[in-house]
Amino acid sequence: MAYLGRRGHLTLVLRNLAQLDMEQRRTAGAQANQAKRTLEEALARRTQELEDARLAMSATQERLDVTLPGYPVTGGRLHPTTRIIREVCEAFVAMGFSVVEGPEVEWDRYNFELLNIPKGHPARDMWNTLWVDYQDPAGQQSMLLRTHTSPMQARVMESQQPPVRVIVPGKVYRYEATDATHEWHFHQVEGLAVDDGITFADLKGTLYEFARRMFGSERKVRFRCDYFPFVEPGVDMSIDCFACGGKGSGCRICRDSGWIEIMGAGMVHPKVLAGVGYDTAKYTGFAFGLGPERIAMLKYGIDDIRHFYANDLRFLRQF
Ligand code: FA5
Repeated sequence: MAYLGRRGHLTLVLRNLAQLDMEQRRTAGAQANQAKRTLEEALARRTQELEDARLAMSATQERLDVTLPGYPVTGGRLHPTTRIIREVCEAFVAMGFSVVEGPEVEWDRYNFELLNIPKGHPARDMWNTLWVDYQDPAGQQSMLLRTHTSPMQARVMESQQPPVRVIVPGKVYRYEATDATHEWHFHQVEGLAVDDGITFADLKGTLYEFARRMFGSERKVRFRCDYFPFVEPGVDMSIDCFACGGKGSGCRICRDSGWIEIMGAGMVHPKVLAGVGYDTAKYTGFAFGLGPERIAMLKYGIDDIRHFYANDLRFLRQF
């Protein structure tokens, strides 16, 4: 450092050579360069000696115990939501559905209008919406974070003719206060089947089969009337509680009712079919939408939906 460093004696001599006259510069330059070479060679030699000494010492004195166990490799695992989504999709794929995905930032037209929820319709209040500050250039259409996976019903039907049998997993967003059963972002799995001659019996049969595959062969299902503007008739589907066997009393999972609601469903509204140009005299269909986090809560006995995205490894490592 003292001689060869950036401010070392020798470096300063070399830097100041320009101030000497020609004759002095030649002699001093040659001497300084010679001194620099000598010092650099000595330094390299000494460094090598020290390195050799270190290697010699480690070869004779340090021991490597090859019998010590290695560090365990920690295997990753799937998030409980991902596991449920995969199970749901597998159940429907086995029944002939294909899996498709769609955009999470969506036009008003797909999230609402083509689902028979025009601007100003009171049913818009069913979905507390996160609007995006962007409009199409004509100022006609607004964008939003999709509030459900149902917009994919219209997108899929616009792109193909029947028969349609699709299942749509994906993330959705709502302007909602969180509590033990509500997140502001969560997942849904949408289903849609449209063909010549599909009836409510097909809806019931398909969803019944799904419930048995997902929750066990002894499950019973219950359909009750519900309202969604894009289906008619609309239903909610419940299964008998697998924790108490449907008895109800004193059960935490079904809160004493004996039934657990797992999804909304119904026959696709003719206005939705007409909106994408399908022949409503010929085609009918059914649709449904379920929340995998809620199903995971039931299956794994999770008491608060907010655990899912808190990124606490103590929670996630249990699955
Ligand atoms: C819908 O979103 C409809 N699109 C479902 C549908 C599709 C009906 C096709 C008919 C035909 P809903 O808002 O009820 O409906 O939500 C569907 C499911 O998402 C609920 O059953 C529930 O499992 C889940 N879900 C709804 N809100 C939340 C929330 N804040 N946090 C977690 N899961 C939720």
